[in-house]
Amino acid sequence: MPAPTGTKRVRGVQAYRPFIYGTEAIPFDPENRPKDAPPDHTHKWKVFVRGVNNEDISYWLRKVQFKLHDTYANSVRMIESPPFEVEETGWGEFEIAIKFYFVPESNEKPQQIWHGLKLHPYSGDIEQQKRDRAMISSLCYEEVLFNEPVEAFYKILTGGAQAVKSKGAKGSKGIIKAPPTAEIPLKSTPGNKFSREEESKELDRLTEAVKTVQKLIGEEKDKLVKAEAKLQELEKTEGKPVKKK
Ligand code: SLL
Repeated sequence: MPAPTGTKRVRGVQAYRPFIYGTEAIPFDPENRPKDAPPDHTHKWKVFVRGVNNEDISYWLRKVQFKLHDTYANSVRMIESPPFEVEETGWGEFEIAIKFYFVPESNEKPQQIWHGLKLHPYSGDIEQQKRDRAMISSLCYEEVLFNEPVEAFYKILTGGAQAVKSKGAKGSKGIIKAPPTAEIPLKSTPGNKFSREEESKELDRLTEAVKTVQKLIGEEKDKLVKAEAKLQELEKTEGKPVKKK
């Protein structure tokens, strides 16, 4: 029996789309606290999902649900159009559940990821960042993989069909409308470090790290060989050690 319209899959095809998710937080300036913030709140923060280099992703991502800590009023926030983000204030760190709802043409089930909200410095010069009241960002690069997408969705993903209309995505809030692609930028820019350039630097760093580890292993093996030789020498003169029960 032929598959019903809209559910026929493109066999043998896997399509992926990159995206960025994460949090940014900044401590309140004690002289200039937001007037509406509760007295125990210490930070302003934001959680978001967006395209690499802020490219529009609403042609495949329909809406995003952010599930905050239960201490927040209306802790489940559904964001129906880009930018997919929630801005809040608070005092504590917690895990945020981020649920992706794909465009209806995709026929895909929602998918959930988790991200830890970071309010406090966690790498680099921690004391300096505290003094500067620096913005604390925790960003991740990820790719969503559509295995054997349905035909209509495959057309959307590859630009073979007019990308689905997205309310509010028309260049608003710096979102860049670009042809649908899985490509990330070739070069890094001040606002975006997720690029082929950075990827290749990371590969170089990994190659160097592997070399360092291999060198260390070599050195440890040499030490072991020397220690074993010494042990054999000692056994010749002193006899084998007697094992205590
Ligand atoms: C914990 N990490 O595991 C903590 C919870 C809760 C964060 C952190 C403010 C909510 C409100 C807020 O920052 N909640 O508006 O009261 O127990």
